[in-house]
Amino acid sequence: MRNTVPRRLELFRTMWRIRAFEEEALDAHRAQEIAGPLHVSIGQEAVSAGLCINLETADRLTSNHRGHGHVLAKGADPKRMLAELYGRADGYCGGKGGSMHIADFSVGMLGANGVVAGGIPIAVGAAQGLKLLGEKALVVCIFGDGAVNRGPFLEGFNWAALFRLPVLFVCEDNGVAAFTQTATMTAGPGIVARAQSMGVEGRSVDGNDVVAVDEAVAELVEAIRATGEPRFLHAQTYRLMGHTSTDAAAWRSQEEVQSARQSEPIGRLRALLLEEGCSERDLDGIERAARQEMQEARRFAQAAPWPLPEDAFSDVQDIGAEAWRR
Ligand SMILES: Cc1ncc(C[n+]2csc(CCOP(=O)(O)OP(=O)(O)O)c2C)c(N)n1
Repeated sequence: MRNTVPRRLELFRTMWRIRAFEEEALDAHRAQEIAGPLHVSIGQEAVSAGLCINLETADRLTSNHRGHGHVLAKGADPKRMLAELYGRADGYCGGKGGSMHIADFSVGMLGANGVVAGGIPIAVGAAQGLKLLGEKALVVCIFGDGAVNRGPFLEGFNWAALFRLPVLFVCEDNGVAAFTQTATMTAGPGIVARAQSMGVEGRSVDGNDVVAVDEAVAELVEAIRATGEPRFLHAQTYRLMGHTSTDAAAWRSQEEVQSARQSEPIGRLRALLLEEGCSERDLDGIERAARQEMQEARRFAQAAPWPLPEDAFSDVQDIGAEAWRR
């Protein structure tokens, strides 16, 4: 049942788990326990939560470089996710993939992806596979606004529309591609119109309103399950942090960020739940439980073993590996 307090509490819990995971990861990065930059999605949690609450485990998901929230909401284990960020053997890729390459096939998560728009052809291929195998599941493909100006967007949408594949394309539009305003480099009447020009029906939603995302996704998923055809969701949101964990985002004004904080999704849902009669105490308890869960996950990652040197070339694409071994 949609539009019920228990469902909204579930959305609230998911958003807090994502926020707490990323804040814990950022803290670990600052403490130099994690090497390499992290792309966090703080402020964008409503898209992951509103989306994944409508999916079955068998439904597949592809993600982009800013994928912690997508992966976690699809059901992955935060312990193994953080272990992956720490480069440890217990991580999802044995510590070799890092933050941008987490996959967990057991929950339908086919992979985050460091290549902008790289998840689109993977999702479309997976959907074609499901159709050929006669499986009922659908594929959700999440990408940023920067991806809509890359070739795989055109190729993927065209292919999915032409072969009538069960894909929900989701553009998580935070307005910037890394540091560039996407509007300044995107031609035409907009992203939804671009999808429609290839025969993929779509709509926009306020991506910081988790209830609206939940409703929009439910409708689109229902349409895909009924027709087997692709659909598109354009979710407008805001990234409260810089492009990576090492970017202080000095390129945008503090006023802009401060005003965006007023409409960040967790605070908005909290206000709604209080209006609906939930107590401060219960809502604080959800936040506290999420933080504790992620602190435990961090302890797990800190204690996890390093990968063995002799495993360096297993489970990796090994073109040229022979040369390195010598
Ligand atoms: C093919 C490719 N080109 C360039 C990059 C470098 N790069 C990493 S993230 C990014 C911006 C992507 O923008 P968007 O998809 O809107 O996501 P955002 O980081 O803004 O959330 C770029 C250009 C890349 N990873 N892959």
